[in-house]
Amino acid sequence: MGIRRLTVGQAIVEFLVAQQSERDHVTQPFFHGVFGIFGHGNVAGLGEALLAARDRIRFYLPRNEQAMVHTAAAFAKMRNRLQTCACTSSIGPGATNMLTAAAGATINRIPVLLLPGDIFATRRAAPVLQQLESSSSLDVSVNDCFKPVSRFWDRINRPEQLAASLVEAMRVLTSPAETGAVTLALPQDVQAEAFDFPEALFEPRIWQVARPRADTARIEQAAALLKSSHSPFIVAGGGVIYSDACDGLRRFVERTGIAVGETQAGKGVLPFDHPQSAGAVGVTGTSTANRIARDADVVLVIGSRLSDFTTASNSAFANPEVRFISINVAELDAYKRAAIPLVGDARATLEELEARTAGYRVRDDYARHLREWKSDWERETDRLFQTTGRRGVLTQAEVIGALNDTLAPRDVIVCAAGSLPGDLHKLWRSRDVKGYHLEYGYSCMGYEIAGGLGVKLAAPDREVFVLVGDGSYLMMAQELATAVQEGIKINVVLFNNCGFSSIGGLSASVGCDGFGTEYRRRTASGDLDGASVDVDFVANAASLGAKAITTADAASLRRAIADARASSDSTVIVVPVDRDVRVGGYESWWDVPVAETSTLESVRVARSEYDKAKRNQRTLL
Ligand SMILES: Cc1ncc(C[n+]2csc(CCOP(=O)(O)OP(=O)(O)O)c2C)c(N)n1
Ligand SMILES: [Mg+2]
Repeated sequence: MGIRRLTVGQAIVEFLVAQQSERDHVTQPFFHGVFGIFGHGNVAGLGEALLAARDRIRFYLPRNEQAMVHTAAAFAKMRNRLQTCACTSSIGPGATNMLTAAAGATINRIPVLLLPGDIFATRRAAPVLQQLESSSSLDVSVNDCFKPVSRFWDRINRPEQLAASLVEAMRVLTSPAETGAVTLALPQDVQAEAFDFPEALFEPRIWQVARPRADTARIEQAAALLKSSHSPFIVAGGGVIYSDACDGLRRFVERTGIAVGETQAGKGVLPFDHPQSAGAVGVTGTSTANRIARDADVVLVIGSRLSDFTTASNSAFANPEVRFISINVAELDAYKRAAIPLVGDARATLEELEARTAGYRVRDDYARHLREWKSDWERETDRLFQTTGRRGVLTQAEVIGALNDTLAPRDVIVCAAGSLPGDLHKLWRSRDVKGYHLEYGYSCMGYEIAGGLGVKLAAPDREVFVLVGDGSYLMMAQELATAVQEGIKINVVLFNNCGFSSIGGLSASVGCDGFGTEYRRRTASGDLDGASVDVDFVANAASLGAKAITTADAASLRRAIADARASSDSTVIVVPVDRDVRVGGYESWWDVPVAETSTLESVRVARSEYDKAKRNQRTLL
């Protein structure tokens, strides 16, 4: 057996270059590239290796470690988890900056490979700059924080450990059921150490992403239940998209007439005007989907982890007889809500379920309700797209309407936190399965611009529009500089409402008057006055190298969108929006506990409303 003498850093890079994924006879490199911010802990180890291999694997220099992991995750999501990027950091703060985005990737079930530098394995120089010391163990570093947010975690204290660890990392990254953040902590001395690695480690390796089938007896049981249903409903999650099951789902619902409600990750599985599309379901759902969910006697969940936003905190499914069937590649999800668990790939399992439900179709009155509720909803959307703000200021819904009108079907919108995700979930008229990119598993402020870069890298032939609130923008706008530097063109629409409108609304709903959610100036005496801090977002974006413009009315907004699309530069369009004109909820509820005792009358009123709503929450066992 041949050997190659390489440093640990070089061996990792050689290994990354050789990994491929394969599904449905399409084989592609698994790692598109590597993002990295260097410091001690990776500059000499992985840094040297990436320099030497720069013609074979692309290196990107971002501005913030959290952002680079968001970028990698967005890239992987856009590529249906069949490709991703690796991220390398220095030890200490560089590493822990990645934690937030690692949690986001794991929660969203998106593969990213994290390679944080770590303290000396030999410990001879300890404590090294940025080392966390413990009085109870010498085997602790800040990288231990990655354990709960990683689906696989290891620390390479000796070169001999590397091969097995890399192979395990790939197994988890390419497993649809287990994927998420994978962390290999790399002590800086070990990274630079040379070792005789077996040649076999660097040979091209193809990771087949399988389509496991669910148990046949259970599929038959599920088919019988579905065929007995008078009011069925499908909840479609991100798993439908990742498994490339949209066409199969469309054929199934066209034949059976069953309505489909979409989660945030599942939005776009059907075009918005498809007769069986009920639109968004749950807290941020449409009246169509939420009424059908309320009445459903059988709910077929496909590729969803049923978060509280989807189930309206377990109040959405009100039929006392409701039963669940769940198709999911992960057992954890398939068993939720006492469903008949169809543990398998969404596309393959749906095909088998379809074959066993031949002849089944919903009744005429169900079809009629769906038609009527759907056209009610389209009218409501049109109405919201025309709501005007006070003193001529645009409303968020108006801007969304203008964007929906102006963008081409294959353009992609990217969003994550604030009031935009809820409004978009309800109102956005999806026309392409990859046109709606929402990170709403972690709903992490700051994902938007960084994520937009990942989407654009993954789909260079599409125009990418990042929709971001002023709060999220101020948390993480710096990747605009990365976009300019790397020539990754994105368009950003910044909704400026001078603070946290979403949380302001939530705060008011729990009786707390929007406390602490508005950017206000402090006077000399220390009081807050009414005036908002006037951040010059145009100057801010321009300072990072982007084109930037403010638009105050619908006509100039439309022109700005068209100009941004046509330009080869990244543009930020700043749109002041009315902070207080919000899109309401539609026959749904979110469980946010209100203080049980308070000196404030507004809180006591909110609590009594809360107690009432709480009675509709069910424990589905
Ligand atoms: C990193 C992070 N911190 C805090 C939150 C909680 N949070 C959710 S939305 C929000 C405010 C967002 O403000 P902005 O981006 O301006 O959007 P708006 O609410 O005004 O629509 C906050 C603080 C979060 N989701 N992510
Ligand atoms: Mg805001």
